[in-house]
Amino acid sequence: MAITQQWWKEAVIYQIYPRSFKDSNGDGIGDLRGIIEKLDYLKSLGVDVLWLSPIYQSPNDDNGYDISDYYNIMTDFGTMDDFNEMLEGIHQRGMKLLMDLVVNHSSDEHKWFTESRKSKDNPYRDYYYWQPPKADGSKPTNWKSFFGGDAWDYDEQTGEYYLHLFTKKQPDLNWENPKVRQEVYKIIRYWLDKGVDGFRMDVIPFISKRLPFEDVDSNRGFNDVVINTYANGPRLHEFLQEMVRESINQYDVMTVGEGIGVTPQNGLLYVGEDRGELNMVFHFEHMFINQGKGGKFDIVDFQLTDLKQGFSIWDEALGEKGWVNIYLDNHDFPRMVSRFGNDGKYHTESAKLLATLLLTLRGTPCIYQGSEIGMTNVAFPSIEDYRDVETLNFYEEAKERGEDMEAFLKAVHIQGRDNVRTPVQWSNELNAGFTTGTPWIKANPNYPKINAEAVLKNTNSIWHYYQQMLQFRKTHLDVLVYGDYEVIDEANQKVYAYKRSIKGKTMIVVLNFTSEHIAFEAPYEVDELQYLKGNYKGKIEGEEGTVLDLRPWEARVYLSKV
Ligand code: ISL
Ligand code: CA
Repeated sequence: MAITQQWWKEAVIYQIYPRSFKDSNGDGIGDLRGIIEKLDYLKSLGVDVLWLSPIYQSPNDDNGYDISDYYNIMTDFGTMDDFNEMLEGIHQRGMKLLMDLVVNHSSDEHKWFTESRKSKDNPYRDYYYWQPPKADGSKPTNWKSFFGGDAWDYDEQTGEYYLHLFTKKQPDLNWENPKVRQEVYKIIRYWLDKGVDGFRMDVIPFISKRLPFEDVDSNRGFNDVVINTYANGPRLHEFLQEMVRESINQYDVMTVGEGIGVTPQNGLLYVGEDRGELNMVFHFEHMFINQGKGGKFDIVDFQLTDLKQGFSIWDEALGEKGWVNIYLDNHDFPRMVSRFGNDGKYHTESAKLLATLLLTLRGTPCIYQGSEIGMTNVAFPSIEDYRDVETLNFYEEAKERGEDMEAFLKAVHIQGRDNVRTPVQWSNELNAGFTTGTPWIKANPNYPKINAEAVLKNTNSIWHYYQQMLQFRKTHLDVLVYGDYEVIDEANQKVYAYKRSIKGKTMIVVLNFTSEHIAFEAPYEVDELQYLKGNYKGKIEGEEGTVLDLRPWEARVYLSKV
């Protein structure tokens, strides 16, 4: 079977975290009018689709991933008129809009939940998972929440526990209840009728639960629990197919599932083109490579081969039958240049190298806001500067266990989600030009050096490299979107190299992931390779035979002449 052509395979997504993108009215919080201000900026960068993290009404326990009203815009972000204007502005510029659909759980302040908790016979009771205490009075199961503590919370009012895989203000919706499913399809149709172009679906593999609820073996690692207990429940694919049939299918739109718990073994069940479920998933293979058994803040070393493998096993597993999204960071994981590159001496080179990787692998790329200007992780000196509920909850737990809090803060500097949530650095003015007021979270103090104004002025900057690479990708859509992917010298711990090929056209991408000069043995003679693009200026001279003399963090893209 040949790979099918689809607009959403050819598109490049840009993720906006609205709270941190641009504040238009000086209240310190990014908003929709701030996005409107920057639409020309995004258009000139050359991206096709904007994905907005949730913009619905929310008490913001988890920055909008806890929704209290799916039909209205968060007051902090603006009004429905602002939304309409933004959508029109996006479409006028030939771009598309993806909304974030968060329907594994709602906010505990959603009317469904405030009703549900009132009494056991409330009509909304079965919108959520309620369980009585065990005979000995304890919690229904030993499940842990993603953000610390137990996944069950006791509610005095009716003497039962409710399930929340995330914070206790994010109760899990009961998809077994057909009314819940119809509510979700109605929400989807509402936004699609307004003209949005698709959805990114939050923790979608979790919507079907394994019932009755049972304890998990506490010796199992967290990832194992995610895959085999929280995700991939028995009715998952039935639910997804029903959802698509009753909503998505009636529109020409795209869907991306947040594929936490999806594995190369079951991936095709989600994105196989014959399945009628999702267009693609964000897989997590390369996101968890530095996490030990203890989870997020238990940081372990990783090697370049782990990163390669993450992409290779997925490409192999799906082949031409399904599709993935390619990303190196997002609003939940550290800045890619700090994590996979070098945010010191080779900041520019390594940011450009990662852009090359992101835009030449097989899959729909997603650029997280600020990557195009080379934004980095932040190391705030005090826990007071942090805002993320995950970081704050784990901090409290570590403190209670009497851990070394300085070490904990260091782990936060490496792994915390606020690394990617500091304001986008627009200029060297106060607060990085993000707001004229007090920002809800401080700007990264490196903004006088790293900011959009500076990179826009410098034609040799990271920003212009992104712009060129996006254009380059469009020029070579055939091979870069649809071509096969084959790793070269898989075991190499310093260089990530691969071929992309289609119908006799082959591109070779060579990426030096170190701060040293590396002699790389290519599977071609140097004069069989036509140099097309790279992150160093000037001619490459004096290379002979099959050895490429790569400079620190050098990225090259070649066309094979043979
Ligand atoms: O960020 C993580 C843990 O550090 C991830 O494991 C994350 O919890 C997981 O990817 C689910 O993320 C999504 O759902 C969460 C929300 O907080 C995240 O921002 C969102 O991307 C709950 O809605
Ligand atoms: Ca604002």
